[in-house]
Amino acid sequence: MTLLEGSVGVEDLVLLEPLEQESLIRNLQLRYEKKEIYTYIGNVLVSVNPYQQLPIYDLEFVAKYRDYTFYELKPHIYALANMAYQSLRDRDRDQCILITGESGAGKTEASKLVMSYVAAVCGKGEQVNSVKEQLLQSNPVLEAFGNAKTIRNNNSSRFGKYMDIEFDFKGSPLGGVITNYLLEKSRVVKQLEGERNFHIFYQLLAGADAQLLKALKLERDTGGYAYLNPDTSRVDGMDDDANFKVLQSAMTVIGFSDEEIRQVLEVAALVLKLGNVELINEFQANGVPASGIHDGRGVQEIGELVGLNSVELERALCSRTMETTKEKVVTTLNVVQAQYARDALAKNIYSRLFNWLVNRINESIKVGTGEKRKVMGVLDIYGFEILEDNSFEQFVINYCNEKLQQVFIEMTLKEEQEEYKREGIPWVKVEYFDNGIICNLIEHNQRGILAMLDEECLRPGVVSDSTFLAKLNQLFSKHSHYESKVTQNAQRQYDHSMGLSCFRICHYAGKVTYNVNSFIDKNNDLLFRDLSQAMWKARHPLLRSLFPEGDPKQASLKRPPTAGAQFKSSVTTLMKNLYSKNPNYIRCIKPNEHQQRGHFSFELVSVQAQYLGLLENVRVRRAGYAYRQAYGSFLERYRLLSRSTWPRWNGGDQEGVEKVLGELSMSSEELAFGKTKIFIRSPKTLFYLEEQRRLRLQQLATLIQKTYRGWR
Ligand code: AD9
Ligand code: MG
Repeated sequence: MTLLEGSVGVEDLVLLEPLEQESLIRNLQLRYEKKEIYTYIGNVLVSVNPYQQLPIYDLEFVAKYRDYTFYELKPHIYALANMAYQSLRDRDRDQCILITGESGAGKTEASKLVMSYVAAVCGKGEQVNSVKEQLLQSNPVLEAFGNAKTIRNNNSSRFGKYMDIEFDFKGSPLGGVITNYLLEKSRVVKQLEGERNFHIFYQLLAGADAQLLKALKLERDTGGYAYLNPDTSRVDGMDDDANFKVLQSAMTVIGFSDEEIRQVLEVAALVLKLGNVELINEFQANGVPASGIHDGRGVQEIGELVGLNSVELERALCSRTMETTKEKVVTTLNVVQAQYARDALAKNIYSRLFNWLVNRINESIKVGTGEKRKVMGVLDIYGFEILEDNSFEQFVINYCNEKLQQVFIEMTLKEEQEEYKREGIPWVKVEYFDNGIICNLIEHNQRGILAMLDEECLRPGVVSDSTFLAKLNQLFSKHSHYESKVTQNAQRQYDHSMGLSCFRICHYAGKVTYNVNSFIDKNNDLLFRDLSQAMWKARHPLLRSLFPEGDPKQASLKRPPTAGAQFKSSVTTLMKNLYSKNPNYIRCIKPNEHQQRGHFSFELVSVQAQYLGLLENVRVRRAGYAYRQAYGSFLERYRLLSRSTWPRWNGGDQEGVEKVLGELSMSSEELAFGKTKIFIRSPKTLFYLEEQRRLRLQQLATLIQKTYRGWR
C-alpha cells in the first residue's frame, strides 16, 4: 500500500510500503493531521499526543470497542484495553500494559484511559463500583503529591508507577497494589526556571479556607515561600483551588479519615515552613564558623505545628553528633552545611510522606489473601532521557528503560521466534540488538556500575565522585559500551564534548554522557541521625512514624540500602512481575515541544521513534505473521463461511480450517498451518475474513426471518 495524499495513511505500520524511518514518521504525521492519533504495529499501539480533547472516549466508544475484536475497528486505546481485559477474563491470562515514551508524550493520560475503559466494562453492583471508585481516585491523590509543572509538561509525573489491578474469576475488580519508583525529591527544595514544586503546595495555598490556613500557620501568597519558585505560581488551564477539593474528596473516597487528611496537610505545611527557616553565619567563642537561625519565629511555629521542641530542632539543624562506641562528639555545622541539612530534611520528609501515601492507598485497596485472582498490571514510567546535563537520576531512569527494552526483546521477539519453532513454521531470522551486555554493564552484582558505586559509598577513607569515576575507567576501559575522557585519550580519540568528570554509556537508544558529580551523595541518600531523631521526637503521629530509625531503641548501626541498590531491587521485582504476564505495549509520542495541538515536528518524532525502536518493531512483525489463532477457536468463528463446515462439521479442527480457507481461495503466501495454530500474514486478510463473516451473518439472519415468517 502506498501513502496517498489526502488519505489517512495505514492503520497498521506493518502494511507500510516502502518501510523506512521516513515513511513511518510521514505515516504518523498524515494520520495525526487527520486527528487519527492511534496507529498499530501488529498488536502494539502507537499513540501521538493530540494536545486537545478528541470526541473519541465517551461511552458510545466504550460500547463500540467492547463488542469487537482488535482489528475490526479503527486503532484505539480502547481496542488494546479490551483485548487485554478479555484475554484476562476469558482466557485466564494475567496481563500487563507497558506504557512508555518521553515526558509529555501522554503516558499518564493513556494509563487513565485504560483504567477508565476497564472500569466501564468490568462488573456491576454496589460493592464493585466502590472498588472501582477507590482505584480511580488514587490518581488525583498521587498526582497532587507526585506531579508538577515542568518545562516539558504542565502535569508531569515525577515518579514512576506500576499498578496491579486484581479481578475475581468473573472479571470484576477486587482491588489492587501500587508500586512507586524514584520520586524526584530534589524538586521539593529547588525548581528550574519556569517549573513549579509539586502541585500539592499550590493546591493547599489556593484551596484551603482561612481557618485551615491559620491552623497550618501558612499565608496564602505563594510568593512568601523560599521553596516555591517565585516566577511560576500559576499554570494555564490548571485550577489549583478546584483541584484541592478534588484531592480532599478523593482521599475521603479512598478511606482516609479527616484526621489522617489533616495530618498529611500538616506535614506538607511543615515542608514549606522548613524552607523558610533562614540559616545565618555565627561564630563560636573560639572563632570557628558555625550557623544559627536568623529569626526564631519560623522554628517556633514548626514546633507548634508538629509538636516538636524548637530548641531541639534548631540544634539538629545546626550541629551534628558523631557517635563512636566510646563517646559522642558534637560538631557545629557551618551555614552551608546547615542549609544542606535543612534541605535534606525537607526532601526526606516529603519523599517519605509520598511513600506513606502510596502505602496508605494500598491498605485501602488491597485484596484479602486466599482469593484466587487475575491480574492486570499498568506501568506508567519515565521514558529514556537524554538531557543537557545527565546525572544519577537519568542514569537510573535509563537503566530502567534498558531493562524494559530487554523485556520487550525477550518477550516479543524471542517469544515470536520460539512460537514459530514450536509450530514448525519456517522462520526468517531477524537480526536484532540484544542489549543484555548494557544491562550487565550497569547491574552486574559484583562488577556493574551500580555495584562499583555502592562499593565506593561504603569504602572507608577518602571517597569522592572522582575516585568512583577512576574506578569505572579502570574497570571498563575496554568495554564496548563504555567511554570516558580517559579511555578516549588512551585510544587517541579526542572528543571535546565530553568533560573530565563524565562517563558515557552507549545505550540501545543512543549515547548518553553522565556527569558523576553528586553520584556518591545521591546514592548514599543519608540523613544525619540528629535530624531523624528530632523528627521521631515530634508528637505528630504521622511525622513520627516516617522516621522509625530516629527511635534510639531502634537505632542500629546498620545503614539502609543505597538509593541505587533500592532502585535495582525494585526494578528486578518489576521485571519478574512483568515476565509472569502477557505484555501489551503502548508507545507514546510527543509531536512537538510546545504542548500545542496540530503541530507535528518531524525531527522530534524521529528521535522518539528511534528511542522506542519502532522501525525494528515493524521489521520483526513483518518478517512474520501478524495474526495467529488456535485451529479450534478460528474454526468456531469462521466455519459458517464454508458449506463443508456449516452447519455441522465432524472432522478435525485443522482440516476444518483448511476447508474454510480453501473455499475462500486465499493466497498460500498469506497463510501458514502450524501444529496447533493457523497463521495469517497480514491484517488485511483478517479484515477480509471478518467482512465475509459479517455478510454471512446478515444472510443467515435474513434466512431465519424468512423461515420464521413462513411458520406464521
Ligand atoms: V511525564 O513523563 O509524566 O512528564 P506523560 O505522562 O507522558 O509525561 P501526560 O500523560 O501527562 O504525559 O500528557 C501530557 C498532557 O498532554 C496532558 O496533560 C494532556 O493535556 C495532553 N494529553 C495527553 N494525552 C492526551 C489525549 N489522549 N487526549 C488529550 C492528551 N490530551
Ligand atoms: Mg506522566
